[in-house]
Amino acid sequence: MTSSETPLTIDRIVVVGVGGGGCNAVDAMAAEWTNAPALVAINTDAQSLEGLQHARPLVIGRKITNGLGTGGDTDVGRLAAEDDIGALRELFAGKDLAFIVATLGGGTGTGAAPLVARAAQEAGALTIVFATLPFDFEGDRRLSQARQGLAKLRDQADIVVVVPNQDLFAAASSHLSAEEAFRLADYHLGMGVFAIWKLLVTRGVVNLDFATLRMVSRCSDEACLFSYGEGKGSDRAADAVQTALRSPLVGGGKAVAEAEAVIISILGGPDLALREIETVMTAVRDVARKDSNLFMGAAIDLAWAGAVAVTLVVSQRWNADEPAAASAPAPESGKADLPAPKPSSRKKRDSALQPSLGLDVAKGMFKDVERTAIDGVDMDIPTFIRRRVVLEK
Ligand SMILES: Nc1nc2c(ncn2[C@@H]2O[C@H](COP(=O)(O)OP(=O)(O)OP(=O)(O)O)[C@@H](O)[C@H]2O)c(=O)[nH]1
Ligand SMILES: [Mg+2]
Repeated sequence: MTSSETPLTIDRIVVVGVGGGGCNAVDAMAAEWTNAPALVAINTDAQSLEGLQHARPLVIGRKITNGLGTGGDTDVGRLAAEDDIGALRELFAGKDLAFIVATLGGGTGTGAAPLVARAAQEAGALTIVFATLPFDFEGDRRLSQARQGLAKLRDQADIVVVVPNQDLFAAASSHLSAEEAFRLADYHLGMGVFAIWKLLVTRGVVNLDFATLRMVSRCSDEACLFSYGEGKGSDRAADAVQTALRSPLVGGGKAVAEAEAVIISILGGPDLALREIETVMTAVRDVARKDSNLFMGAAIDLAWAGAVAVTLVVSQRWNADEPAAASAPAPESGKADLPAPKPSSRKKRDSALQPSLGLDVAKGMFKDVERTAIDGVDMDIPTFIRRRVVLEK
């Protein structure tokens, strides 16, 4: 059932990995998540699928590769997907949202992922691709193959989020082994996907609804970047947002500063305080352009008690004339009637922040959030209300 409170149910979401790396990443997600959406691992290499613990395996192109990999040949990857297009279409039937995780550079992920994305789109699912680019140490050939695949993916998906492994590596310890670096990439991919589906299926303290996500997908026409940060302890919100903002994945903050739209996902436990949401938003606003469209969602997950995670999805271009109709409730069908994208006008406009559906406007506070009192002062009451500041219209 879809309603404005729970706009999307878990059974209408599917997360698929394509190729060896994509499958490993999705399998790692399955190990971490409870009440997760369907997780499927698609590969030409049957043997590598046997090694997975959690994700449902789907071998493609068995007639072409005999259950072996493609040997790095993207044409074979593409043909494998074409040959099993029926099984791919079946996978996405009845789904409203599809995440596709493709680690680009090899033959299967790079060659097959665009067809997998097209099958998802044709089934009517909003299709979000997380695509990694190879590490520098993997060589130029793999990188150029990956870039060609990325260009094709952009034509077949609603949102493409690019994760250059090398940038991810720059944020981590230089002592990481290659194996550890891939597990780190898996973790980031998992958090990127998690940050979005969790917000959509959980009744958030601030909802990011499906209609908004569709609109973002229609209005942002280039590949997006994403970054992630988490924090614990008294400065957890500030630490999480600063890690995300300074991440090499967003050029150390440059991409956020230049972005025309940013989705901000905040995950916390039941102890997430309103002032922490404010901390995150203020930090993003301080970096972002004044006319940037900011879409925020905050969700509570028991597993995040004591910690805060911030994920940013950053879009450089925004092509709608009207500011976001972000308060539109998600329609039953999941297909929103939203403004059509227009050629880039790059018009200046005020920051369009998604209205907070979980906000009790009369009291100026969020529902279901534990109060934060310092010296007897309720810090969850916005400063301008506590100090009785009159806002000018
Ligand atoms: N996140 C992650 N990335 C990986 C992993 N293994 C490889 N990669 C990355 O994914 C890229 C493509 O490798 P694979 O996914 O193994 O290739 P494939 O799509 O299976 O293609 P073929 O084996 O050539 O058919 C590599 O260049 C690496 O950058 C992994 O376990 N996790
Ligand atoms: Mg492989």
